[in-house]
Amino acid sequence: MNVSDTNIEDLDDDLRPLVKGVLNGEQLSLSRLISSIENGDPGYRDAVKVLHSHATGTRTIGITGQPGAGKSTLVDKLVDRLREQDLTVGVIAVDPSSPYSGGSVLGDRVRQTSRSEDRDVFFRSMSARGHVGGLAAATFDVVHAMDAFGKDVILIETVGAGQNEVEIVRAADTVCVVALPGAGDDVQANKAGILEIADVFAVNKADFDGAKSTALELQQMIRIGQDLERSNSGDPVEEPANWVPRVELTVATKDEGVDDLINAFDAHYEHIEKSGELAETRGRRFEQEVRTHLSNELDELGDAVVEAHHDLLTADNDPYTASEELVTPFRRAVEDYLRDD
Ligand SMILES: Nc1nc2c(ncn2[C@@H]2O[C@H](COP(=O)(O)OP(=O)(O)OP(=O)(O)O)[C@@H](O)[C@H]2O)c(=O)[nH]1
Ligand SMILES: [Mg+2]
Repeated sequence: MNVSDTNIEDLDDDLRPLVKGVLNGEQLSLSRLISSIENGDPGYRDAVKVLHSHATGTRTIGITGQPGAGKSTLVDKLVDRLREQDLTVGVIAVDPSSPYSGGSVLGDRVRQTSRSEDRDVFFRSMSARGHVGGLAAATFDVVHAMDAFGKDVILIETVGAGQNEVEIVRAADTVCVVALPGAGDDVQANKAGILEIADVFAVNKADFDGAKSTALELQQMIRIGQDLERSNSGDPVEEPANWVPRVELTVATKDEGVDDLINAFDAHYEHIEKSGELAETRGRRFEQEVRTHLSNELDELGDAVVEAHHDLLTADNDPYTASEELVTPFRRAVEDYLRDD
Protein backbone atom coordinates (compact mmCIF):
# COMPACT_ATOMS: atom_id res chain seq x y z
CA MET A 1 0.00 0.00 0.00
CA ASN A 2 1.12 3.49 -0.79
CA VAL A 3 1.96 5.87 1.99
CA SER A 4 2.28 9.55 1.22
CA ASP A 5 5.76 10.52 0.07
CA THR A 6 4.89 14.13 -0.70
CA ASN A 7 7.87 16.25 0.21
CA ILE A 8 7.67 19.78 1.48
CA GLU A 9 10.15 20.91 -1.18
CA ASP A 10 7.87 19.55 -3.95
CA LEU A 11 4.98 21.77 -2.93
CA ASP A 12 3.57 24.55 -5.07
CA ASP A 13 5.68 27.74 -4.84
CA ASP A 14 2.87 29.66 -3.14
CA LEU A 15 2.11 26.97 -0.61
CA ARG A 16 5.62 25.84 0.37
CA PRO A 17 6.43 28.94 2.47
CA LEU A 18 3.00 28.76 4.11
CA VAL A 19 3.45 25.12 5.14
CA LYS A 20 6.92 25.91 6.48
CA GLY A 21 5.45 28.86 8.35
CA VAL A 22 2.72 26.70 9.87
CA LEU A 23 5.30 24.16 11.02
CA ASN A 24 7.26 27.05 12.56
CA GLY A 25 4.19 28.21 14.43
CA GLU A 26 3.53 31.40 12.46
CA GLN A 27 -0.12 32.50 12.80
CA LEU A 28 -0.22 34.48 9.58
CA SER A 29 0.92 31.43 7.60
CA LEU A 30 -1.75 29.32 9.27
CA SER A 31 -4.40 31.88 8.41
CA ARG A 32 -3.29 32.07 4.77
CA LEU A 33 -2.99 28.34 4.44
CA ILE A 34 -6.54 27.89 5.70
CA SER A 35 -7.70 30.36 3.04
CA SER A 36 -5.93 28.24 0.42
CA ILE A 37 -7.74 25.16 1.73
CA GLU A 38 -11.07 27.00 1.64
CA ASN A 39 -10.49 28.28 -1.87
CA GLY A 40 -9.21 24.94 -3.11
CA ASP A 41 -6.03 26.58 -4.44
CA PRO A 42 -3.91 24.41 -6.76
CA GLY A 43 -1.76 22.05 -4.72
CA TYR A 44 -3.63 22.50 -1.43
CA ARG A 45 -4.16 18.75 -1.12
CA ASP A 46 -0.40 18.15 -1.22
CA ALA A 47 0.01 20.83 1.43
CA VAL A 48 -2.50 19.02 3.65
CA LYS A 49 -0.63 15.73 3.07
CA VAL A 50 2.59 17.27 4.38
CA LEU A 51 0.79 18.84 7.35
CA HIS A 52 -0.89 15.54 8.12
CA SER A 53 2.50 13.86 8.35
CA HIS A 54 3.40 16.38 11.08
CA ALA A 55 0.13 16.08 12.97
CA THR A 56 0.15 14.41 16.37
CA GLY A 57 -3.55 13.73 16.85
CA THR A 58 -4.66 16.81 18.76
CA ARG A 59 -7.68 16.49 20.99
CA THR A 60 -10.89 17.85 19.43
CA ILE A 61 -14.06 18.96 21.21
CA GLY A 62 -17.24 19.63 19.24
CA ILE A 63 -19.74 22.17 20.59
CA THR A 64 -23.17 22.12 18.99
CA GLY A 65 -26.70 23.28 19.72
CA GLN A 66 -29.49 25.44 18.39
CA PRO A 67 -28.89 29.02 17.19
CA GLY A 68 -28.36 31.41 20.08
CA ALA A 69 -27.93 28.67 22.70
CA GLY A 70 -24.76 30.39 23.87
CA LYS A 71 -22.16 28.22 22.14
CA SER A 72 -19.79 31.07 21.25
CA THR A 73 -20.04 32.61 24.71
CA LEU A 74 -19.32 29.21 26.21
CA VAL A 75 -16.43 28.60 23.81
CA ASP A 76 -14.90 31.90 24.92
CA LYS A 77 -15.03 30.82 28.55
CA LEU A 78 -13.69 27.37 27.71
CA VAL A 79 -10.77 28.99 25.93
CA ASP A 80 -10.02 31.01 29.09
CA ARG A 81 -9.92 27.83 31.18
CA LEU A 82 -7.76 25.93 28.71
CA ARG A 83 -5.34 28.86 28.52
CA GLU A 84 -5.14 28.88 32.33
CA GLN A 85 -4.00 25.27 32.03
CA ASP A 86 -1.29 26.51 29.63
CA LEU A 87 -2.85 24.69 26.70
CA THR A 88 -2.76 26.26 23.25
CA VAL A 89 -6.15 26.37 21.58
CA GLY A 90 -7.60 26.45 18.08
CA VAL A 91 -11.25 27.36 17.52
CA ILE A 92 -13.14 26.60 14.31
CA ALA A 93 -16.61 28.16 14.08
CA VAL A 94 -18.48 26.44 11.27
CA ASP A 95 -21.28 28.64 9.98
CA PRO A 96 -22.85 27.17 6.87
CA SER A 97 -25.51 29.88 6.75
CA SER A 98 -22.95 32.62 6.44
CA PRO A 99 -21.64 33.73 3.07
CA TYR A 100 -18.51 35.04 4.77
CA SER A 101 -15.43 33.27 5.96
CA GLY A 102 -12.00 33.85 7.34
CA GLY A 103 -13.08 35.40 10.57
CA SER A 104 -15.19 38.04 8.88
CA VAL A 105 -18.33 37.06 10.76
CA LEU A 106 -18.75 40.04 13.04
CA GLY A 107 -18.78 38.16 16.32
CA ASP A 108 -15.66 36.30 15.46
CA ARG A 109 -13.90 39.40 14.27
CA VAL A 110 -14.64 40.98 17.64
CA ARG A 111 -13.33 37.96 19.45
CA GLN A 112 -10.26 37.70 17.31
CA THR A 113 -9.21 41.27 17.96
CA SER A 114 -9.99 41.03 21.65
CA ARG A 115 -7.56 38.14 21.83
CA SER A 116 -5.06 39.32 19.29
CA GLU A 117 -2.45 39.75 21.99
CA ASP A 118 -2.75 36.09 22.99
CA ARG A 119 -0.81 34.27 20.31
CA ASP A 120 -1.74 30.89 21.70
CA VAL A 121 -5.38 31.12 20.64
CA PHE A 122 -6.36 30.93 17.01
CA PHE A 123 -9.96 31.61 15.88
CA ARG A 124 -11.30 30.85 12.48
CA SER A 125 -14.82 30.90 11.06
CA MET A 126 -15.69 28.80 8.08
CA SER A 127 -18.70 29.46 5.90
CA ALA A 128 -20.48 27.39 3.33
CA ARG A 129 -18.84 29.34 0.53
CA GLY A 130 -16.44 27.51 -1.75
CA HIS A 131 -14.93 24.22 -0.54
CA VAL A 132 -14.24 22.07 -3.57
CA GLY A 133 -14.39 18.94 -1.46
CA GLY A 134 -17.29 20.01 0.76
CA LEU A 135 -17.47 21.82 4.08
CA ALA A 136 -16.80 18.74 6.22
CA ALA A 137 -13.65 17.86 4.27
CA ALA A 138 -12.39 21.45 4.51
CA THR A 139 -13.06 21.51 8.26
CA PHE A 140 -11.03 18.35 8.79
CA ASP A 141 -8.23 19.77 6.64
CA VAL A 142 -8.20 22.80 8.95
CA VAL A 143 -8.07 20.47 11.97
CA HIS A 144 -4.97 18.81 10.46
CA ALA A 145 -3.41 22.24 9.84
CA MET A 146 -4.05 23.42 13.41
CA ASP A 147 -2.76 20.09 14.69
CA ALA A 148 0.48 20.39 12.70
CA PHE A 149 0.75 24.00 13.90
CA GLY A 150 0.94 22.57 17.40
CA LYS A 151 -2.40 23.36 19.00
CA ASP A 152 -3.08 21.25 22.09
CA VAL A 153 -6.88 21.39 21.86
CA ILE A 154 -9.22 22.27 18.99
CA LEU A 155 -12.79 23.43 19.68
CA ILE A 156 -15.25 23.11 16.81
CA GLU A 157 -18.49 25.12 17.09
CA THR A 158 -21.39 24.25 14.80
CA VAL A 159 -25.10 25.09 14.90
CA GLY A 160 -25.84 21.42 14.51
CA ALA A 161 -28.55 21.83 11.94
CA GLY A 162 -28.22 19.76 8.86
CA GLN A 163 -26.41 16.59 7.92
CA ASN A 164 -23.15 18.28 7.11
CA GLU A 165 -22.77 19.79 10.54
CA VAL A 166 -23.75 16.68 12.42
CA GLU A 167 -21.13 14.87 10.37
CA ILE A 168 -18.53 17.45 11.37
CA VAL A 169 -19.30 17.55 15.06
CA ARG A 170 -19.67 13.83 15.59
CA ALA A 171 -16.15 13.33 14.27
CA ALA A 172 -14.82 15.20 17.34
CA ASP A 173 -13.36 13.17 20.21
CA THR A 174 -15.85 14.68 22.65
CA VAL A 175 -19.22 16.13 21.63
CA CYS A 176 -20.96 18.72 23.81
CA VAL A 177 -24.58 19.58 23.04
CA VAL A 178 -25.62 22.98 24.40
CA ALA A 179 -29.29 22.82 25.39
CA LEU A 180 -31.55 25.50 26.80
CA PRO A 181 -33.96 25.40 29.73
CA GLY A 182 -37.22 23.98 28.44
CA ALA A 183 -35.51 22.01 25.70
CA GLY A 184 -36.91 18.77 27.13
CA ASP A 185 -39.53 18.29 24.43
CA ASP A 186 -36.99 18.69 21.66
CA VAL A 187 -34.75 16.22 23.35
CA GLN A 188 -37.61 13.81 23.85
CA ALA A 189 -38.17 13.90 20.13
CA ASN A 190 -34.44 13.37 19.81
CA LYS A 191 -34.19 16.13 17.25
CA ALA A 192 -31.13 15.78 15.04
CA GLY A 193 -30.28 12.62 16.98
CA ILE A 194 -28.61 14.68 19.72
CA LEU A 195 -29.05 12.00 22.35
CA GLU A 196 -26.87 9.73 20.29
CA ILE A 197 -24.14 12.23 19.59
CA ALA A 198 -23.87 13.99 22.98
CA ASP A 199 -21.12 12.91 25.35
CA VAL A 200 -21.81 15.90 27.56
CA PHE A 201 -24.84 18.20 27.76
CA ALA A 202 -24.46 21.80 28.85
CA VAL A 203 -27.84 23.20 29.92
CA ASN A 204 -26.85 26.82 29.32
CA LYS A 205 -28.71 29.99 30.36
CA ALA A 206 -29.29 28.29 33.68
CA ASP A 207 -30.10 31.77 35.01
CA PHE A 208 -33.52 31.24 33.39
CA ASP A 209 -36.32 29.18 34.93
CA GLY A 210 -36.56 25.51 34.28
CA ALA A 211 -32.86 24.70 33.88
CA LYS A 212 -32.82 22.15 36.71
CA SER A 213 -35.89 20.32 35.44
CA THR A 214 -34.45 20.26 31.92
CA ALA A 215 -31.27 18.73 33.32
CA LEU A 216 -33.35 16.12 35.15
CA GLU A 217 -35.32 15.31 32.02
CA LEU A 218 -32.10 14.89 30.10
CA GLN A 219 -30.70 12.59 32.76
CA GLN A 220 -33.87 10.53 32.61
CA MET A 221 -33.67 10.27 28.84
CA ILE A 222 -30.04 9.22 29.11
CA ARG A 223 -30.93 6.52 31.64
CA ILE A 224 -33.70 5.16 29.44
CA GLY A 225 -31.33 5.18 26.48
CA GLN A 226 -28.71 3.25 28.41
CA ASP A 227 -31.26 0.70 29.67
CA LEU A 228 -32.46 0.16 26.12
CA GLU A 229 -28.92 -0.33 24.91
CA ARG A 230 -28.27 -2.88 27.63
CA SER A 231 -31.44 -4.85 26.94
CA ASN A 232 -30.65 -4.82 23.22
CA SER A 233 -27.17 -6.12 23.85
CA GLY A 234 -28.77 -9.43 24.84
CA ASP A 235 -26.81 -9.79 28.05
CA PRO A 236 -28.77 -8.08 30.82
CA VAL A 237 -26.41 -9.30 33.55
CA GLU A 238 -23.34 -7.68 32.10
CA GLU A 239 -22.84 -4.07 33.16
CA PRO A 240 -20.92 -2.58 30.28
CA ALA A 241 -18.51 0.17 31.25
CA ASN A 242 -20.28 2.55 28.88
CA TRP A 243 -19.81 6.26 29.11
CA VAL A 244 -22.89 7.82 30.67
CA PRO A 245 -23.35 11.29 29.16
CA ARG A 246 -22.92 13.98 31.81
CA VAL A 247 -25.30 16.91 32.21
CA GLU A 248 -23.93 20.22 33.50
CA LEU A 249 -25.70 23.51 34.21
CA THR A 250 -23.93 26.60 32.88
CA VAL A 251 -24.40 30.35 32.74
CA ALA A 252 -21.88 31.19 30.06
CA THR A 253 -22.28 34.96 30.38
CA LYS A 254 -21.45 34.77 34.09
CA ASP A 255 -18.79 32.13 33.68
CA GLU A 256 -20.70 29.71 35.93
CA GLY A 257 -20.44 25.95 35.64
CA VAL A 258 -17.58 26.14 33.18
CA ASP A 259 -15.14 24.31 35.46
CA ASP A 260 -17.59 21.43 35.85
CA LEU A 261 -18.05 21.35 32.10
CA ILE A 262 -14.30 21.10 31.53
CA ASN A 263 -14.13 18.36 34.17
CA ALA A 264 -16.84 16.45 32.29
CA PHE A 265 -14.87 16.79 29.03
CA ASP A 266 -11.73 15.55 30.75
CA ALA A 267 -13.56 12.61 32.33
CA HIS A 268 -14.99 11.65 28.95
CA TYR A 269 -11.61 11.92 27.26
CA GLU A 270 -9.99 9.78 29.92
CA HIS A 271 -12.76 7.21 29.52
CA ILE A 272 -12.41 6.91 25.75
CA GLU A 273 -8.62 6.78 25.97
CA LYS A 274 -8.78 3.85 28.39
CA SER A 275 -11.63 1.98 26.71
CA GLY A 276 -10.17 2.20 23.21
CA GLU A 277 -13.11 4.28 21.92
CA LEU A 278 -10.76 7.15 21.11
CA ALA A 279 -8.89 4.99 18.62
CA GLU A 280 -12.25 3.84 17.20
CA THR A 281 -13.55 7.41 16.82
CA ARG A 282 -10.37 8.49 15.09
CA GLY A 283 -10.48 5.42 12.84
CA ARG A 284 -14.04 6.33 11.88
CA ARG A 285 -13.05 9.91 11.18
CA PHE A 286 -10.18 8.74 8.97
CA GLU A 287 -12.52 6.46 7.05
CA GLN A 288 -15.08 9.19 6.65
CA GLU A 289 -12.47 11.58 5.28
CA VAL A 290 -11.29 8.97 2.81
CA ARG A 291 -14.86 8.28 1.68
CA THR A 292 -15.52 11.99 1.18
CA HIS A 293 -12.37 12.47 -0.89
CA LEU A 294 -13.03 9.30 -2.85
CA SER A 295 -16.57 10.24 -3.74
CA ASN A 296 -15.35 13.67 -4.88
CA GLU A 297 -12.78 11.99 -7.12
CA LEU A 298 -15.39 9.61 -8.49
CA ASP A 299 -17.67 12.56 -9.24
CA GLU A 300 -14.88 14.14 -11.25
CA LEU A 301 -14.35 10.91 -13.16
CA GLY A 302 -18.07 10.70 -13.81
CA ASP A 303 -18.13 14.24 -15.18
CA ALA A 304 -15.25 13.47 -17.50
CA VAL A 305 -16.95 10.35 -18.84
CA VAL A 306 -20.25 12.15 -19.44
CA GLU A 307 -18.43 14.92 -21.28
CA ALA A 308 -16.61 12.41 -23.45
CA HIS A 309 -19.74 10.42 -24.32
CA HIS A 310 -22.35 13.03 -24.97
CA ASP A 311 -23.36 10.86 -27.93
CA LEU A 312 -25.19 8.56 -25.47
CA LEU A 313 -27.41 11.36 -24.22
CA THR A 314 -29.89 11.30 -27.06
CA ALA A 315 -33.67 11.30 -27.16
CA ASP A 316 -33.88 7.65 -28.17
CA ASN A 317 -31.89 6.63 -25.05
CA ASP A 318 -33.01 6.93 -21.41
CA PRO A 319 -31.03 8.19 -18.40
CA TYR A 320 -30.74 4.77 -16.70
CA THR A 321 -29.48 3.00 -19.81
CA ALA A 322 -27.03 5.82 -20.51
CA SER A 323 -25.58 5.83 -16.98
CA GLU A 324 -25.38 2.02 -16.86
CA GLU A 325 -23.41 2.06 -20.06
CA LEU A 326 -21.10 4.77 -18.79
CA VAL A 327 -20.42 3.02 -15.50
CA THR A 328 -19.58 -0.35 -17.11
CA PRO A 329 -15.84 0.32 -17.60
CA PHE A 330 -15.63 1.57 -13.97
CA ARG A 331 -17.30 -1.60 -12.68
CA ARG A 332 -14.94 -3.83 -14.67
CA ALA A 333 -11.91 -1.93 -13.42
CA VAL A 334 -13.10 -2.17 -9.82
CA GLU A 335 -13.80 -5.91 -10.12
CA ASP A 336 -10.30 -6.46 -11.51
CA TYR A 337 -8.80 -4.31 -8.78
CA LEU A 338 -10.56 -6.22 -6.01
CA ARG A 339 -9.63 -9.58 -7.60
CA ASP A 340 -5.95 -8.62 -7.75
CA ASP A 341 -5.92 -7.91 -4.01
N1 LIG B 1 -28.98 35.02 30.14
C1 LIG B 1 -28.02 34.38 29.50
N2 LIG B 1 -27.66 34.75 28.27
C2 LIG B 1 -26.68 34.07 27.64
C3 LIG B 1 -26.01 33.00 28.26
N3 LIG B 1 -25.09 32.51 27.39
C4 LIG B 1 -25.17 33.26 26.28
N4 LIG B 1 -26.13 34.22 26.43
C5 LIG B 1 -26.53 35.24 25.44
O1 LIG B 1 -27.21 34.60 24.38
C6 LIG B 1 -26.93 35.25 23.14
C7 LIG B 1 -26.39 34.24 22.11
O2 LIG B 1 -25.13 33.81 22.55
P1 LIG B 1 -24.06 33.18 21.56
O3 LIG B 1 -22.91 32.75 22.37
O4 LIG B 1 -23.79 34.09 20.42
O5 LIG B 1 -24.88 31.92 21.04
P2 LIG B 1 -24.49 30.88 19.87
O6 LIG B 1 -25.07 29.57 20.27
O7 LIG B 1 -23.03 30.93 19.61
O8 LIG B 1 -25.28 31.49 18.66
P3 LIG B 1 -25.11 31.13 17.09
O9 LIG B 1 -23.65 30.97 16.82
O10 LIG B 1 -25.73 32.29 16.39
O11 LIG B 1 -25.88 29.86 16.88
C8 LIG B 1 -25.96 36.36 23.45
O12 LIG B 1 -26.66 37.56 23.60
C9 LIG B 1 -25.35 35.94 24.78
O13 LIG B 1 -24.90 37.02 25.56
C10 LIG B 1 -26.41 32.62 29.57
O14 LIG B 1 -25.90 31.67 30.18
N5 LIG B 1 -27.44 33.34 30.15
MG1 LIG C 1 -21.94 31.22 17.75
